[in-house]
Amino acid sequence: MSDAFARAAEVLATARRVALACHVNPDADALGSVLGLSNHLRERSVETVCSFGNDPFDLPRWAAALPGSEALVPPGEFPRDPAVLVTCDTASLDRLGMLAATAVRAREVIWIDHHASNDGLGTISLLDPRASSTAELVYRLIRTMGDRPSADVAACLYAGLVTDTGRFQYEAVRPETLRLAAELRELPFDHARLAQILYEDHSAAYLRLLGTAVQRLALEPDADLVWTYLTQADLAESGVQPSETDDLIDVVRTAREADVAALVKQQRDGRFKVSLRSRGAHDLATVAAGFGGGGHRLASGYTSTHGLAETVERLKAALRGEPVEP
Ligand SMILES: [Mn+2]
Repeated sequence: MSDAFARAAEVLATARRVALACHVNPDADALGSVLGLSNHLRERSVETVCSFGNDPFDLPRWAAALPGSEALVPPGEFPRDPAVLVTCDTASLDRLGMLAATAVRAREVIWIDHHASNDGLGTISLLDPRASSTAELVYRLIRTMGDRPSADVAACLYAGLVTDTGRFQYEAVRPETLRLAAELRELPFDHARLAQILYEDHSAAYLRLLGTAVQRLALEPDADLVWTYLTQADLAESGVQPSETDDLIDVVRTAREADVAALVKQQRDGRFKVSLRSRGAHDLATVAAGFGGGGHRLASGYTSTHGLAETVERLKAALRGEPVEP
């Protein structure tokens, strides 16, 4: 593993231009890792370009608060066959969306990830399922390069760290995680403002939509499940961007009556995206993998091609331990 970090550091130290990508519908760990490393490389006079495979290319509102976000370009403007490509927080090739073909063509691919379901992609694989976040691995890589993060790099990595640990509450938080947070906080960036943009920047329209979702909450005691859903019509009526509803699962999961919480959200193409969270009793990485998705033991997701009712029935069956076809 330290060998892979050394090789990655060497590739980045000699590269003139580096392309960086993360998974579609990026969260703050994905974008924070990409922009953190991009900022660091730019400080070393390496040219960088960053993207993710969404079309339309809508940036989450909080992205503007991450230093270096001007390095982001729509996937259509991303290099088609870069000499060096870095991917961050991406568990599988298809999670790159439109940029998956670029990853196949790139000469050197440094794959940085902490998802347990990742089985080691890229020509250099920096994979550690014990890491709290991909941002933590990017930090390790920067240290391997012999450097320390600047304030701009620290702000990006801190955004990844604070969100992927649920503000330092999930089980992946180790003493090293908190030491890393402390180390990043040594740098002069406005962490309180950053946390506010990440957590307390909802529109009133979103809060009303949250009310709709909470109103629909359904308990399924036989499957140890609490779930709710949002359709494209809900989003259209409320005028809320899909990316703004990413944290809605964090409200559903607080229901004490079930171990597993699910948010079933209809995508633009009509399919249903299922986000899963467990309080600890279920291995959701396995459940999601059974439906062609992936993630972590206590947080995972997948996309279902079935209708809403069928999607939920299949999920319930899987949680009861019954065999299900994807
Ligand atoms: Mn992550």
